[in-house]
Amino acid sequence: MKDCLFCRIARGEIPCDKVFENECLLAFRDISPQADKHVLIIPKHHMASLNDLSEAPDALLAGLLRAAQAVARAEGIQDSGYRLVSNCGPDARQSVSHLHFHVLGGRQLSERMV
Ligand code: DGP
Repeated sequence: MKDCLFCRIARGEIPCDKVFENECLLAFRDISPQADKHVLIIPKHHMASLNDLSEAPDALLAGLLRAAQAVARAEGIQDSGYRLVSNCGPDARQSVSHLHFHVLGGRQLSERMV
């Protein structure tokens, strides 16, 4: 998608603080961190949200989850704990329409999910 913000980051047209990358995925620090560690993981291929997962290969889905664990380990929060979040749609306040997972940790997170 030509004008999608995260597609542009994935193509290297907009700089990011990269944490991890492979052929299919990119992980980079959130521009507006909500925790001491806040990393976004995106598929490089555009899909708007979790609602598009039925079109995605199983290997990509597994890769996204494995990348979250690898990021947590690399960020040193594997044992202290972390949260994996994907906002989907307006009620969840998804602000960028390119599927992404937030990896959040490095401090005790709120007890409440919402
Ligand atoms: P969400 O609200 O779940 O759609 O999260 C989108 C996140 O993307 C939000 O936490 C801020 C982050 N973000 C928005 N624009 C940029 C950007 O240009 N660079 C980076 N690194 N993060 C961004």
